[in-house]
Amino acid sequence: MADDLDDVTDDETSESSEALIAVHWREEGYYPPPASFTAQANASDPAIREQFTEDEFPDSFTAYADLLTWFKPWDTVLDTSNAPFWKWFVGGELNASYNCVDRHLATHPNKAALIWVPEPESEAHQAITYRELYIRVNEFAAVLKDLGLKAGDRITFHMPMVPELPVAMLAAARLGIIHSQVFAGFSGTAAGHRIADSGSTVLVTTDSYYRSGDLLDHKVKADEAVEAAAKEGQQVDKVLVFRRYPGKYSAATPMVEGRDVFVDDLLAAHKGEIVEPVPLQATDPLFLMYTSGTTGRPKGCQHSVGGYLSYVAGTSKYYQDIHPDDTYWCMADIGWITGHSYIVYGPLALGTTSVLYEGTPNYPDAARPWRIAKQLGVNIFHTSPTAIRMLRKVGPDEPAKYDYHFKHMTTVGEPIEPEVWRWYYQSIGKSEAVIVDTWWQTETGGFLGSTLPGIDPMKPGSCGPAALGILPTILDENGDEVPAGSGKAGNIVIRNPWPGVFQTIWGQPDRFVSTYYAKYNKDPKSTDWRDWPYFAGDGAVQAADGYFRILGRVDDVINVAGHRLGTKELESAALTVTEVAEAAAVPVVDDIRGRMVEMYVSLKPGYDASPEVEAKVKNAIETDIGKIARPKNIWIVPDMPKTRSGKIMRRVIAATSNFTDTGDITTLANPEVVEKIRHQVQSAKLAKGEVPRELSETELNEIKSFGSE
Ligand code: 6R9
Repeated sequence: MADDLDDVTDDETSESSEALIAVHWREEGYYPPPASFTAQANASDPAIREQFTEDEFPDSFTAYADLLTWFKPWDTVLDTSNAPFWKWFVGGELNASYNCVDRHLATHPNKAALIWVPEPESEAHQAITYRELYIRVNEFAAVLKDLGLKAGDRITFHMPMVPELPVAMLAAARLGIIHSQVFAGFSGTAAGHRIADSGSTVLVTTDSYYRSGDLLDHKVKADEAVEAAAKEGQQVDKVLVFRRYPGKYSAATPMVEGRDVFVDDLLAAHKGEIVEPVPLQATDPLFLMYTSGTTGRPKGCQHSVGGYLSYVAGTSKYYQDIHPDDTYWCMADIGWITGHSYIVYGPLALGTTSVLYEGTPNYPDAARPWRIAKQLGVNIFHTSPTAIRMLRKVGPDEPAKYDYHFKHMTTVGEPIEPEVWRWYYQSIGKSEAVIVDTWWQTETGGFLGSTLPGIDPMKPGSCGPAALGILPTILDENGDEVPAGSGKAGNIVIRNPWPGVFQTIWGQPDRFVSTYYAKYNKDPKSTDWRDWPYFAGDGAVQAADGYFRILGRVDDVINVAGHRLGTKELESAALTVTEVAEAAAVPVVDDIRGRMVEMYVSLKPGYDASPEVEAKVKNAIETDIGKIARPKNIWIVPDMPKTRSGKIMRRVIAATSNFTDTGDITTLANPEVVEKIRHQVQSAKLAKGEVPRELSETELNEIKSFGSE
């Protein structure tokens, strides 16, 4: 059935224009959701959209808030008086920990809340019931309370995918302590910057964890983090160290006397202790999640207790289609927003069973996810295009060998190629599962664009229409609407606030306004939400059917395997190397990770290019940011292509790395350097076997405009 849907049904034409990127792409065919899925779906009647129209806004979103238990109801649904710092459910009081844990004890105390799958297959899975989760969250909350932490304080976690992480998050949330979880794959230094930015005095970490078969020493990063934070004037008083094997220390790095403590030792003193959940204002912060932007300093996106939790509960219900008996597995990492919203807060607020996997998807082989799915009876599966591409490359025939059945699958984090989408649908989904391609961001808390899985047909490569209650549109540089079906791309904006949107950038309110709201605001004094479109920073095109296709970032952020890396952050890391005079980071198209980073550096006078300098640059990036940012190549070039005002023309080197046309170089101060670099880079790439493939239209557009203002 699926195959005959692959036919080209229409060819969107477009005309080129100076202001707009023209997008030529094949219009894909539709895949209807299976009738059996629709019959059981939480949203199966298209009339649900009528409850979320612009006319119903903002009261429509009380349907999401009503999924939660409130200690005190709100007085005002949406307060816009301090635009664009929106306040949702003002006057309402609740607690996220209570909503994700306590309230389920009455109905299903012995149901698994979390099932943890350790990476080594020889180790037993750990099912943690809601009752057990309640006990563990309370005991850890008692530990935090004992340290003097209280509502409004910040705490940093640098934790891998172990159950102690959601326990710690829910314990902090219980007390109103604002948590900031840093992805474990980030370096100690990166964690240190985030500790300093958030003003945390306590770091929670673990001694070790498994990744691709190795038990990594993770405690060493805590030492680096504390040191990096101290350099920025932030002292960390306590480092709480969970042990991968309680009672046994599995890291080579020594504990620091007086500062570092084993959590299992502390917990012993709080056995069975109960800490009542603190009633918090809906508008109080729940957590910070750092993300990259165009300046070097990461942005601590602040999410609220009431608005955020309502939004992730609502979208988990209607878009993840979670029912009480489902076994739900989101293979993302809790260190990213996807894990916060759709491993921990959304699924647990709905009282579901959420699977947590410690390791890499292809360890020890490419069938691991399918064994886990079969063993646990997973029926909702959530992952990223990068993981799908990788599993397709290393084990295309593996899914068919395992008897598991998904009813629902998600892709998130980057655009998915229609061909990869079809493999996901046919091979992983066995042509029996619906797919939602959910477009959203760290800043947005939850989904903004997606099909409603029981109602809307799927279209490979498009996220679909707006999520319920979300009013997106595409604007050109002048703020004029780009009509659907015009075949032209522009900037996707959301015209209205929604409960999941972040409240501010921690400590940088002006940057919050200038980055996300200033672009299309005409009256900075206005308190009417209609005057404050949210600028997402993504290019998009809307087809005649209303479906959005997201093309990628319009700023100079590089999306590696679904994770945003700021060019400025990468470049400042390279500039810490003594020999380096200038650095520029550009994206290179990669068949597995979507994009990878390539670094161009030029050296100070008196220094010569050498493998040692290259290694130093690579190390600097790994140390400052983490292995995820490791460049595919580092090119030491004689000079960078620059404009007459001295600005590095990143699009020219991006074109060089991707073997595409460098475009107009007549405005360069040093056009002769372009050919030199091209020869150097491309002959080295060909010698390494990095043979270029033809880029798609969207890839070409991104490279062509990379780094342009
Ligand atoms: C959730 C998450 C956000 C950026 C976003 C966009 C890209 C996310 C996408 C997608 C195409 C999708 N992105 N989902 N692009 N289709 N379904 O990924 O948050 O890490 O903040 O990244 O990722 O460019 O702006 P975050």
